[in-house]
Amino acid sequence: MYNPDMHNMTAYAHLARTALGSVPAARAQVRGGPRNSRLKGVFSFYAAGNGSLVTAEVNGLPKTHTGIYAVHIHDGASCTGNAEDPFAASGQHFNPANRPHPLHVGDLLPLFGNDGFAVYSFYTDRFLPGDVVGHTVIIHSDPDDFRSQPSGNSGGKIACGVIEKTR
Ligand SMILES: [Cu+2]
Repeated sequence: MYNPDMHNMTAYAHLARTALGSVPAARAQVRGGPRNSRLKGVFSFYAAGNGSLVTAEVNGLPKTHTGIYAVHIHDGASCTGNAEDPFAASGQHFNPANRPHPLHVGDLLPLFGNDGFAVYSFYTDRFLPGDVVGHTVIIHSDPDDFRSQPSGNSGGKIACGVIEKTR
């Protein structure tokens, strides 16, 4: 674990730079549903320390009231669905330890859109890249309130991608 003292902050910064210089262990190409056909992006999962460095770059996010979009790893293995829910097969939040939201392993940081574009990077020790391979990344239409059960009142699913091992 990484304590927030200066020595470990330096070690963490080094770890993050090292991870970004490597090939990601897993990746998800996300695509928008029928109502968001221009929405696409990529999430990369780098092995780093006791966890993962997650980076994402997304284009074509729809205009919404906040321009903030919840992101979760869902436990389903496919992005198929139906007219009512285009990504129904993505299932529920990935939550192997049966914790409340927002303590699910699959609870990620939200994206902040900029005229439809978002990019970010963060570190989490909730999972190793291999733990989430075969599950799905879901982008939602609304912000995550990090409180409501079971999924933060995050609105509909607007994009989905299956997390795949890269090598
Ligand atoms: Cu979700």
